[in-house]
Amino acid sequence: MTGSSRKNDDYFKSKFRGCLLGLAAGDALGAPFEGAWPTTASQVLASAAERTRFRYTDDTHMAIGVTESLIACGGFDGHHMTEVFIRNFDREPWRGYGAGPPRIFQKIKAGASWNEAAEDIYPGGSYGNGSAMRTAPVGLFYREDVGNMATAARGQSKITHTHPWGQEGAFLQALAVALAANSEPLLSPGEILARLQEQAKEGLYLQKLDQIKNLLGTDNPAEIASVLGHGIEAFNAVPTAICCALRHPHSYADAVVEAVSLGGDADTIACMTGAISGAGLGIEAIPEEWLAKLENSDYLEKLAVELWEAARL
Ligand code: F2R
Ligand code: MG
Ligand code: MG
Repeated sequence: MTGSSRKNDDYFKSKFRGCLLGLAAGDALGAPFEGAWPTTASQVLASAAERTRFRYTDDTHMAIGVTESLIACGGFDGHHMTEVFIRNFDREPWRGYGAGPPRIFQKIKAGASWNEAAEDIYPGGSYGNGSAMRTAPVGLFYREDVGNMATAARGQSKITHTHPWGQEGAFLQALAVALAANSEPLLSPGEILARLQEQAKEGLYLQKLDQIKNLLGTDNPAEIASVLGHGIEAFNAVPTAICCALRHPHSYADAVVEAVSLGGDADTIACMTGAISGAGLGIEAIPEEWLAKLENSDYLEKLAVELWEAARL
């Protein structure tokens, strides 16, 4: 390996590690605040400091499943990924899963087809944020191929979230991760927004991406939640997560702390913010004391390196 390819290798490994550990640390940081009222950055930091262990939730657990399947199959395979989701859920059903996925897994175990079971779980399918919160590894794996990324991000969504708003959230979150991971030097927040707007199809998301521009410079974070939303729906959580990451292009900690401080679906918004920010800034940007407390961090590190190697083939 030449000096420059070694540098390239280390550079991207840091980004893959930053993304997977960044999403897990954001999820864990936000978990005690899920469903809470907005709070202050200092309260979020105090909560982090007083905890001895950072325990992650379903967000990270499902992102692990996506990663395991991408590595095992060398790309997206919906049938295999469904089996991994069900296996992982059966091992750790207490991770705080949304209402829909366990019902879908049950239907599949009872004989329903993996690519049909989610269609009627809600009218039009689910537009919850559950397929966006786990999609970051798809963005890493297909980071140089937007067409296959869209197919895989939407495909992994359809296992549990078939609604067009659920699928679009999963695609845009994957694309935000890819844009952050790919760039050296880092793309500016304005460039990332423009690329997302080029690829978005759903009007609801286009409108919110446009609103992010006006929120990048606000000194009142509460405005983010009131304009974009901070709820469990993908069309609320995904734009807000992207906004928090873009507002703090040089600080992973500032981005995820702000995401948690907004309240609402705090673990999931911080998970998605952490995935984008970690992919952009690399593992070195995540506070060491958070990584030291993070549950299962050795396994996440191993997956990140294996995903990088699988993506390179
Ligand atoms: N489940 C939770 N948090 C609740 C409690 C956790 C607690 N800590 C504990 O364990 O005790 N968080 C996780 O769930 C969210 C992701 O959910 P997902 O996977 O999207 O679920 P679902 O059921 O598909 O959708 C969520 C809700 O969205 C509404 N909804 C979706 N589609 C709809 C439609 N077509 N029409 C109307 N409503 C729709 C429903 O209210 C769904 O229940 C993350 O926050 C994760 O952290
Ligand atoms: Mg969760
Ligand atoms: Mg959540």
